[in-house]
Amino acid sequence: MKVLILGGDGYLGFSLAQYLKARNCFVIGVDNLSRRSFVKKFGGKPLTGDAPIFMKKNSFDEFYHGNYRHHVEGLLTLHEDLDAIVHFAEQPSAPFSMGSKENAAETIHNNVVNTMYLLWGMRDFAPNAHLIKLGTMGEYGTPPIPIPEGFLSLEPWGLDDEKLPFPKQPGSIYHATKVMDSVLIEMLCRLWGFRATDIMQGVVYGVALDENKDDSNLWTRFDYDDVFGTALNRFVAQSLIEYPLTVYGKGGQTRGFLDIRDSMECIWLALNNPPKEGEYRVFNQFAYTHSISRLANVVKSTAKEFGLDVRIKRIRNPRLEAEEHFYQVATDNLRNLGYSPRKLKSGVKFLFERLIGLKQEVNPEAILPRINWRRDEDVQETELVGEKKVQSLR
Ligand code: USQ
Repeated sequence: MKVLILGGDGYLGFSLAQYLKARNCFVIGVDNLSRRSFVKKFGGKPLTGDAPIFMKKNSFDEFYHGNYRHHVEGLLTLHEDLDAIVHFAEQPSAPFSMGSKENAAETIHNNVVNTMYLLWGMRDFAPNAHLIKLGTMGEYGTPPIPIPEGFLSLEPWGLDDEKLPFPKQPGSIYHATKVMDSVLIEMLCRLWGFRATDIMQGVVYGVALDENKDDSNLWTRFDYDDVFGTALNRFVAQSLIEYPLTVYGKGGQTRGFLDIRDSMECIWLALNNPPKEGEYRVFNQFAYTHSISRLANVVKSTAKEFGLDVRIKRIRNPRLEAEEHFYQVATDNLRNLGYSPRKLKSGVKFLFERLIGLKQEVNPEAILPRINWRRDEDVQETELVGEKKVQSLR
């Protein structure tokens, strides 16, 4: 199988290249390295996966450094026999997108406008390639009814064979860009006959695959800072330095979580079971749902097994989101293809085993949230609140 990965230097893209190479695929990568510069700009540094690109590109058969928007037509012409395009090349941080109007605009431009260039390139040069697009569970928000896989059944209206896209209610500019991408892709499957899998992925955790677990040079980037780190990875990094786990608000926020190894397996299932021409399908991709409080408790108890004494500290939520809510999500599509999810506890343990030796490298200054989503407090003020919190937490 010949696969083009957009965002090959990123958290998922670099792992996927290795996963696919281990399965004899021909893998082409493109990346403009913007994740590196965004993280740096906010003073962050990943715990792993920060090797120079000339080393990381060895995980690909071909690698192009640059914005895919400028390469896409050439690449699609060069590789006429491409089976799939996996699109990971997006600004992934909700806090970043809510930090300033410049960040919001950059997120929209990078995510939506560039995706449009990809779709136009596909129209002219690769209309049959299978597009696997990374969306997010956050597109749906937290509605008070069960979340299906992308579509609302119209059976109550007597239209048994009809369906419409399920209403979306994102909670950040970043999540909203994913909704906009989904609208474009669904429409172009109808208009231009594309075949696409839109992945509504939950929060991913982990750093290594089974294939590379003993070689830290091949682990993907592990960001744990307040802007680019995600909940579980952050809690594990915090545990390593026995820093109180930063549960935002009440901690009843419930999300779907999955191990990065599960994420790779799901994409492999999607690649091997492509949709038919003109089909737009949605996979809700995660293993299990957990509240943030439960997640913190699992990390705390696993940390104890590694001799780490960790407390949980609820802090003021810098985000605007429901802190207690209904959350019921269908995940049948991937399970029907054979996806068997890993349990949270074993995934967290696997992660601690990998990172325990790196605890001296975790920077406590990168933990507390600095970006406030509220309209009535500016970022400057929040940064000061953040500094005060450092003292009260330590
Ligand atoms: N949270 C805490 N403490 C922290 C960090 C986060 O309580 O230190 C809470 C947040 O308030 C939120 C939840 O954990 O309720 C998830 O936050 P997150 O930062 O782990 O994830 P999120 O911002 O939602 O976005 C991440 C990825 C994004 C992906 C998404 C999947 O950055 O690319 O699309 O997870 S989902 O959350 O299902 O939309």
